[in-house]
Amino acid sequence: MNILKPELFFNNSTGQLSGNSIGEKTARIADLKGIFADEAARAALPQDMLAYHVQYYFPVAEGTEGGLFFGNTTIYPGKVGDEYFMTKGHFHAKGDRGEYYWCIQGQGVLLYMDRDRKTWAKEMTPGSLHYMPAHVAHRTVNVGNAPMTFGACWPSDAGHDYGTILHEGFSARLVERNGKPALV
Ligand code: S6P
Ligand code: ZN
Repeated sequence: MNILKPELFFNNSTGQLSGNSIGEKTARIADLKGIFADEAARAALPQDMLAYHVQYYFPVAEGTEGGLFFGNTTIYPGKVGDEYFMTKGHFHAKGDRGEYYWCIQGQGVLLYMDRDRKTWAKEMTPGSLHYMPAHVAHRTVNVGNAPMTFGACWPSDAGHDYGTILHEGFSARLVERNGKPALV
């Protein structure tokens, strides 16, 4: 019996995935309309500027019950007005599905918001591990001067509800005040 070679690699220092069947998606400034408070500042930036990049591995079809998805996200450093570059943020479409994040490089903040719009924030720093409970929206923010990368693992039937956040937002934002991140 042969011992098979792994077909998938995760680089522990950079978080990058390699191998067959790795998917990639990007979010450019043009894709983030309605996400930041200062729409004029967003519209004034180069629209093809990369805000974040995601690599993912889906070993089963999206929506399959019982599987797990794996990915990484790199948020580039930058601001729209005084608000740091961040992900769109989402609830899971199946709201009772949780998720893990872990920070690989850079300095970030994880924003959580429950269904009552109570928002709280956790520092993300290399090695920090974060559990997202069910029914809690999550958004990540790069508050440093270098790319911030984190890993993610979530159920294959979780799905994404982006609409709620796009229309209602989080009840707090991360902005730079006197050179430091502040939750307002
Ligand atoms: C998926 C997981 C991440 C995000 C990624 C981008 O459940 O939470 O892979 O998709 O960080 O964020 P967003 O909010 O644009 O999907
Ligand atoms: Zn998620």
